[in-house]
Amino acid sequence: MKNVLLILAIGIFGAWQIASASDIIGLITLKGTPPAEKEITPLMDNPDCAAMYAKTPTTHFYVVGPNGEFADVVVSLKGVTGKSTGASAPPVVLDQKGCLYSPQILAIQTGQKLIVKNSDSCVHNVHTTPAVPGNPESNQAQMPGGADLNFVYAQPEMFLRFKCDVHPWMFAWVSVFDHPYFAVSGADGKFVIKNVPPGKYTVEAAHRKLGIQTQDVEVKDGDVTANFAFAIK
Ligand SMILES: [Cu+2]
Repeated sequence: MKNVLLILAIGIFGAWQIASASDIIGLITLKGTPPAEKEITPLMDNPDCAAMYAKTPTTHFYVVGPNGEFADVVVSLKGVTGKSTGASAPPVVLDQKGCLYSPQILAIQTGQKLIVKNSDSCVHNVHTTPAVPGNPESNQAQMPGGADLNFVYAQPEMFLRFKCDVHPWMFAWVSVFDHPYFAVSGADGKFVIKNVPPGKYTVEAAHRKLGIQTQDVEVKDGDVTANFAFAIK
């Protein structure tokens, strides 16, 4: 009897785990040929920055793999609010390396610490220009080897801009959510939004140049797939 109860308990717990921890997974693709990336020629006019390159680096507006795998798409659940776990989430790091931000597209939660590093041997000036009231603008120089800068945002905002006033080609775009249900597609075009509770959702895929697509999904008792196809018109 004890064993039966134990098996029953494991069975119920197992089912509960599956039902309460579904992932939304997907592949994002880009159809068509995006505009050619531009060489960042002013970077090579700056001796500090040029010294780090053998060849002129380019913009990364459309990061696409050989089969259309589309990176840097911010995928999130729409209409979920007030569920931030940012205060206890590990910090996210934004680096300044080779006179570029790395990564250039990232996402955090409200209340989650964003650490900005300077890995270069030149000074950068981190200038944030949020558009949503409650997210403060900030403008701080960061010396080579200088202390990390910390940022925390209270309000959700898509593509909050980080720029460098010393190097006007340097941008990063930080999307802020007040819940943990988001991801940025990787070089393989894939994304995973983890541990989504059961329910009906609209999944939003946002690319900074190509706008927004949405898709309705229902999470019940297993992983759900939501693929998105962007196109160059
Ligand atoms: Cu800079």
